[in-house]
This record gives sequence, C-alpha cells and structure tokens, in this order.
Amino acid sequence: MTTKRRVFSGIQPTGNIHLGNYLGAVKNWVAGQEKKINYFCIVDLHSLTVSQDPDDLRFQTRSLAAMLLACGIDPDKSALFIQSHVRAHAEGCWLLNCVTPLGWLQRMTQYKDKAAKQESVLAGLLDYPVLMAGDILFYDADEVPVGEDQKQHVELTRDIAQRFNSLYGRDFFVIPKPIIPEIGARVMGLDDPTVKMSKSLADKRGHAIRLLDEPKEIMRSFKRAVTDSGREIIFSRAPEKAGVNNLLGIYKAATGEDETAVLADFADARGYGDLKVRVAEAVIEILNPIRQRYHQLMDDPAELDRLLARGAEQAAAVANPKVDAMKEMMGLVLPR
Ligand code: ATP
Ligand code: LTN
Repeated sequence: MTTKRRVFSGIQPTGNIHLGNYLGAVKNWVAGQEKKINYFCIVDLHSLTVSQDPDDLRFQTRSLAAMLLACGIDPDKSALFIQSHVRAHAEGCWLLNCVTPLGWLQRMTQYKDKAAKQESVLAGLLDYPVLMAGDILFYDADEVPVGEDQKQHVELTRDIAQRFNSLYGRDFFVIPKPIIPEIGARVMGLDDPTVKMSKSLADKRGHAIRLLDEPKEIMRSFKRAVTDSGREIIFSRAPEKAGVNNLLGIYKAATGEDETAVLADFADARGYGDLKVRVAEAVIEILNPIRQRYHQLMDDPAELDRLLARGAEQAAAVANPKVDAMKEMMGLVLPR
C-alpha cells in the first residue's frame, strides 16, 4: 500500500481573486484532491502584514471561502479552513521565529519588493515567511502547490525545517517540496505583460480578470490586452511577444490543450483581434459556472460557516498536537 502524499497550500483573503490565482494555484489544488490528503488555508493572519480595513477583511475572508468551494474544493476530500481558527499557526510561528536567523528573512525578494513600496514597514511583513513555514510544517506536508512567486518561501521553509531538525536532533519536520505548475505558473497582467497578474493590482482597469467579472467585462479586458505591432501568433520568450505569449498561455491553461493543439486552434485567426476574442471566450466558459456556484454559496451563510468549522476542526486535530510537541522539545512546560 502506498501512503497518500500530504498537500498544504494557502491564499490570502485580500483583493479580488483573479485568473492568475486560479490557473497558477487553485485549479491545481482541485485537480489533485482525489489522490492526496489536502489542507487548503485562507491565510487571514498573513493579510494583516499590510494594513487592512477590518470589515473588508471579514467580508473577503468569507467570500474567498465561497469562491474556493465554487472552484471545486470539495470539503469531503480537503480540509478548507481559516488560518486564525487554528491556534497552532500564530503560536507555532513564535517558536519558529526563535530558530530563524534574521538574515534569512531580509534576503526574501517578496519582502524587499513589498517593503520598497511602503513608507512604513510592519514587523509582520518581514516575518511573513516564518508564518508561512509554520503553515506547511505543522501539517507534515510533502507538497506545496504554488505559483512561481512563492518558490523562494518554500525553499526557506525547507531551511527552517532542517535547522529545527538539526537543533533538536530528530526528523521532526517533513521537508516539503514546492510544486510549480508547468502551465499557468505565471499569468501576466493584461495591461502590462512584464508584471505578474496580482491581487493588489486587480482593481486597476484592464490589469486582471477577476473570477467574479461578468462575461462582458472579461471580453472588454481581453480586447484591451497589450500585444505587439506584429501579427504572429506564436509561443515565444522574446520580450516583444510577451503579450501574445501570455494570451496563448492563458488559453492553454484554460483549455488544457498542448501547444500544438493551441496553435492549431489559431491557425485561421485573422490577427490579434481574433486571438483576444477566442481567449476571452475560453475563459468566460470556465468562469460562468464558478460565478454561479459562488453566488449560491454566499446566499447560504450558515452552510458556509458549517463547512469552515468542519475544516478548522480537521486542521486543528493535526496542527495543534504538532505545535505542542515542538513546545515540549524546546523546553517549554506544557500545562497539565
Ligand atoms: P498579491 O498580488 O497581493 O501578492 P497574489 O495575487 O500573489 O497577491 P496570493 O494570495 O499571494 O495572491 O497567491 C495565491 C496563489 O496564487 C499563490 O500560490 C500564488 O503563487 C498564485 N499566484 C498569484 N499570482 C499569480 C500569477 N499571476 N500567476 C500564477 N500564479 C499566481
Ligand atoms: N504566501 C502565500 C500564501 C501562503 C501559502 C502558505 C502558500 C501562506 N501560507 C502556505 C502555500 C503554503 C502567497 O502569498 N501566495
């Protein structure tokens, strides 16, 4: 008998969930559910690392839960829960802070990028990857399916786990692996194919396709997408083809076709206008049922709360004892 692999991934309840999040992360969580033991976490504590409006954060957290269920996360196959509902995350983060050298955190590129954009940087922003490391390690996760941008954080998680294991002399933490999809790992902004499609920019006109956008809006955003002055519809890494490459990448991830089939679909396209419309149609087709399910779930708050409580209970049963064991190993006295 082979033992099932354990999977952990997280997503922040801030900003509008977009096509990059779906194709780069959530779609793959859904696809792998059957064969693995899955923990999917709405990381509200991570969201507090930049300032948030409390009412907005509360709404976004529940809205994201409904959206993940609408995307196909199945509560019978995966534990879907809110990070702050499980005490292990905040508590265990402190314990990991006390084995993590400061220099490791100061090197993180996401920290440097985000800190550079802010006037006043919170301590939590620097500590963000340690909280994330705990998320993964307290569940003995083997696999962490994320987009390309999170690879460095998973590598840091491995370093922290190894350091804890070597300090306390046991194979206590499983060393996790990042799982980066080949397709959809980096969906770029439609308004600027040199920057990744991002939640923080999702409300900027023409930047992102938000999962809740109506078909008309989706079509409008694609029609406005930045391309180049040529006509060639090809997969290419050339900087000037970044826009076309991104559109083809989105189509490929949305349809699940390989590159040859994708190019065959566009063989009769008359220029980029046709390309944009067909990509938009493929995206509209996958988002229509998701949007409908989302609205049904948001109309039944009691059911949503019930599903989240069940997820938190399953998660706590794994993570809380793990953190208690860490406390003991580190010399803290557990209450009797
Ligand atoms: P922000 O822009 O505020 O950093 P985000 O869009 O990166 O937010 P997260 O909640 O940080 O959203 O990410 C959730 C998941 O989506 C992560 O696994 C991340 O790697 C993935 N992801 C985010 N943006 C993209 C993208 N443009 N393409 C592919 N995957 C992405
Ligand atoms: N940092 C991630 C979200 C995140 C996460 C995690 C992803 C928090 N904890 C654990 C995977 C595993 C992000 O911003 N996308």
